Amino acid sequence: ASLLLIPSTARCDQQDDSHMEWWRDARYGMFIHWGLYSIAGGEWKGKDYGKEQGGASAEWVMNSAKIPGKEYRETLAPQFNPTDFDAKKWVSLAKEAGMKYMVITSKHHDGFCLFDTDATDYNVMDATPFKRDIIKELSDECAKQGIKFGVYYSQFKDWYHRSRAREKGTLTTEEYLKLVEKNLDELLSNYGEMSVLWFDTGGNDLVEADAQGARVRELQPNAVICSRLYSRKVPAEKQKFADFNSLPDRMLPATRMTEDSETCMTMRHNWGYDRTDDAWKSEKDIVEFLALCAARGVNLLLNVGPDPKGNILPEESERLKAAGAWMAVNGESIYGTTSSPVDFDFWWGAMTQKDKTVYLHVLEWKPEGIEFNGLIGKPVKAYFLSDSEKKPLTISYKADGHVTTIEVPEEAPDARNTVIAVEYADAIAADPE
Ligand code: H79
Repeated sequence: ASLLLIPSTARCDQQDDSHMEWWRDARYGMFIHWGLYSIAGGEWKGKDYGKEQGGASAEWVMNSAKIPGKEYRETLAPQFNPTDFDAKKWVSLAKEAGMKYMVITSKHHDGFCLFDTDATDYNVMDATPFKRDIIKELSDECAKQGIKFGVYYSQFKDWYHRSRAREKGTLTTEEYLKLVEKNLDELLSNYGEMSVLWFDTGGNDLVEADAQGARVRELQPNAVICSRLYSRKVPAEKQKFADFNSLPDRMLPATRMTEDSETCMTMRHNWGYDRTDDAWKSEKDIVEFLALCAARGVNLLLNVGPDPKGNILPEESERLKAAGAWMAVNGESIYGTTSSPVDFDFWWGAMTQKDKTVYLHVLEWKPEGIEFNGLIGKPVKAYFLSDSEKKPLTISYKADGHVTTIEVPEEAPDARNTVIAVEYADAIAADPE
């Protein structure tokens, strides 16, 4: 039988991938979409674009409502005055949620910069009454509270700077590349340790992408770089500076990933603040999705879209805190784990593993017992992870020992996700039968 501990492999060509260790252990981070589009909240001139095109265009409103760059800027930038913004609150929430890193939009497709930049005056310091460097306040606070900090940066020729009407803000491609270069240098130089560079929608050519990746490595050798630095058309082996594979938005892969991977996910349709969408995922959905991501060997970057005043919404913080309380008890089954030892799920849920322990994430309770196959040997002990005394649960066997059953009480200790730790004497191995 082969050992089914799947080693994580970095996509990049780094000989030494020790900069990936914290990221692999972290498993769970906070994504923040915030910018001028948050003021519009999916609506423009009385029309709700948040429900258009499959219901996902709050941060896309400039594109969806075909708003000229000048009008978008002149309408929204003077209104950007999020007096409730408090970096300490956001970072504390991420911590309480059990998240180990934070990635915020420093510039989205609308081209607006949430940081102090000399590359364009279309930024929070020069174009808004707020005049506070959001990236600075958050990076400082993350450093203080011990959370890894990173930025999302949309590097393609954004809607503001590429405006076809040759209006204010329009740049030639050459000028635009200079802006990106300058922006990156600033982000990589002025904010202390930059732990993640989350590029998006790489449509740029390979030479440009490689130059941008090389610059990140040069200025922040430990930063973890998102594969969206490159166009999806670039084969993985040519994505020289991509550290992890960013799965398509909101995708949970069907099978285990063999390279470092991350899924980004929203709690409703949009990424940016949406005034009207109430299709919230439940607390159980989140705890479940987190477990399934870990079972596939995938990090989860879960999004919040703060409101125009700078508040993370109560619906978001409630869910994050609830999932955080679950993590406080069950984090051992997520942090530092590798994917399931088997490439299938069970009727009750899925597994993660660490050393000689398998964690059964029981998403659907089966009072008749939690049954699994696929592993060799008999476990030495099973217990609820929420039980500080680790009181042993009864283990029984069927089918000549190929099927193991953990006997459980009638009621699920946690209806969202009850974790059962199953310890083995030897390294966990797959059963060829
Ligand atoms: O930042 C978030 C999205 O805005 C961004 N990536 C995540 C992390 C993103 N950029 N491009 N895309 C997502 C894919 C574009 C999908 C589209 Fe559509 C479908 C564009 C038009 C139709 C989504 C739905 C945006 C507008 C409507």
